[in-house]
Amino acid sequence: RPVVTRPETQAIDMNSRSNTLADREIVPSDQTFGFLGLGMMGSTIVKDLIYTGHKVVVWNRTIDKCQPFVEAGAEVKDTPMDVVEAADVIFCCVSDPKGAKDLVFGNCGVLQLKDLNNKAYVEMSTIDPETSLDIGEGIKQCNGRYLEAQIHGSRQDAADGMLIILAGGDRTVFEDCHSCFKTIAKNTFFLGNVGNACKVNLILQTILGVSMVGLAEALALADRFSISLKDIIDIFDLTSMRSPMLLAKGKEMAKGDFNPQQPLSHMQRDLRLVLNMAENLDQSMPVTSITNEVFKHTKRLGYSEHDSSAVFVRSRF
Ligand code: NA7
Repeated sequence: RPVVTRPETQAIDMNSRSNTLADREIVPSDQTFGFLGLGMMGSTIVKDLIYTGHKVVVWNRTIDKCQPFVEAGAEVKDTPMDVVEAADVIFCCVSDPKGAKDLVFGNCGVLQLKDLNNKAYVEMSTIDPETSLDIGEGIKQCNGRYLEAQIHGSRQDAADGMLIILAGGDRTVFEDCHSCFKTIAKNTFFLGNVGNACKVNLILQTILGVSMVGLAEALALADRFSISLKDIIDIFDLTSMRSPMLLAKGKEMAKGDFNPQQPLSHMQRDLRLVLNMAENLDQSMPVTSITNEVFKHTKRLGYSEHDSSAVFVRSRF
């Protein structure tokens, strides 16, 4: 098995600004915003919230990641519970449904505060509708308000303030987050009840995952014929099939540059969540099942932390 080098994790650059953000007129809410999870997405979002004048309190499991934010003016707390105590609206942005639930129901978690009156909790981690309903129920039982705000887009989209927010749950929370959403997103949708936004997000991820595996297989076949991948991509660009995402992914595949915009492990997690949803409905999704297997295998080859486009490596075998 070839040795796979892990992609380099780049330190957050607190001074970089997207032009998009400078063009938006953002009047920051005077509420205090808590933020749990300073991964690639979380840290990019928090950086922009601070830049646009929001008052932010942060926590991350690996405490070192908080340091640049302290220097930029954010307050750091020791536990998720402490963040909830200090903030009016609390965002959570961690890897998966298990992490999202741990932060709410776990030791020193959000619900340890017991009374969440006047607090709002916003789940940004990609989760399935059932997890979201459980979290929402827990928050409501403690008198808090809950919104799922699924973020659709890559790490670069987050850096450019070009995410799409898909929200469901308490509309008053959606409104309270207006200036934050305007900072990080180009479009924001309120989709009704808790669970709806998670469903829409996972449906979009299904389209993305299946398309990417199709692209990888087609390019791998071209490669076997020794046809230039650049030629294929240039011609593809002229067809009615062209899409900015597939073009970008095709170029990454051709270059073998799998710097993570959307990590492969996240793509596979999303497909697993999609298939669980489909299983509960007896909905047949054979192509998605195979797509999931392809991503799972690529993970086993050592490409978990690379971009999803690394699925091309497996297709070339
Ligand atoms: P990253 O860069 O992989 O970061 C993941 C973050 O989640 C990071 O802050 C982790 O803390 C945190 N994490 C993961 N599991 C846990 C648990 N169990 N408890 C507490 N914290 C946890 O992901 P992204 O920032 O790109 O994406 C985050 C979400 O946004 C994801 O759901 C995407 O689909 C959308 P660590 O720093 O490792 O201590």
